[in-house]
Amino acid sequence: MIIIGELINGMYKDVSKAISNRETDVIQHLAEEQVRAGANILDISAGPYSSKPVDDMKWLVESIQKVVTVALSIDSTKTDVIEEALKVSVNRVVINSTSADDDKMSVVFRLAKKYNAQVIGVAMDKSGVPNSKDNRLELAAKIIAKAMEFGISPDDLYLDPIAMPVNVAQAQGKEVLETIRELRMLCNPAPNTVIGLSNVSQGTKGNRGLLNRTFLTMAMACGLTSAILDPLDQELMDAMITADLILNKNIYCDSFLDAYRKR
Ligand code: THG
Repeated sequence: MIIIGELINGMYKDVSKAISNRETDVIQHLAEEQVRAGANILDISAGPYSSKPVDDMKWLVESIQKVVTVALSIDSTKTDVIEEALKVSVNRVVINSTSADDDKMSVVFRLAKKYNAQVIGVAMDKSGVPNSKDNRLELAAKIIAKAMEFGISPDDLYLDPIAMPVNVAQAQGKEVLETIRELRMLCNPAPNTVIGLSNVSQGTKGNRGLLNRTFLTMAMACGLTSAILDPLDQELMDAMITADLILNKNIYCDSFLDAYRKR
């Protein structure tokens, strides 16, 4: 599993405050902690309330790459934010994201080609997130076709069926899981798949951790290859390591949790 750390996101109040006050140490600590906990990529978002998203994103990238060398997932709906981030990035970038809209895909895939970036393609368009598996797959297929036009390999694509909160869209969980299972069959080599795991429990009362780790292991059984999640959630990481073992992705030993962490 490719772990994309979710914690540097202006959606969190403390992070939003650290961004507006340019508290470099707070952001750098979050970056180091997540990488230490096993994150392979860090998702970076200035958040919905940022009043100067380009400056904020450039500052985030520059601060973070001083302390870690992992790829950064530039999480923004604005293509000018993405391009400025690409310009200042030292390591490889994952653009998070393009929708299945033609105009958006053209801009994003052109940038991806120019800067050798990977791309997350979300199964939604101007009319929103589809309700059914088949409509999600249709949008994903559009994204793959467009990526190919731009000479981007499926290896460099992450397809995201868009996980929804169970408290407002309970019927969507099963559709998302079934979509993950079938996304792998859309092209060869199979594209990577990704979900924003914490979406599932957003706004729910009670045990968010249990919802997240149950959804993650079910999605892994459907073939999920990466997830945007909180790598500091130890129970979640243990569930992921154990699921990897059960799916025969790792060699078993009695102390498999310790063995995975030491790697
Ligand atoms: N797909 C893609 N990118 C994404 C998402 C996705 N990026 C954003 C998001 N979804 C994934 N990241 C998060 C980060 C935080 C939370 C959920 C998803 C979260 N935050 C707390 C909350 O809203 O309850 C913040 C509150 C707080 O603690 O201050 O749950 O699906 N491609």
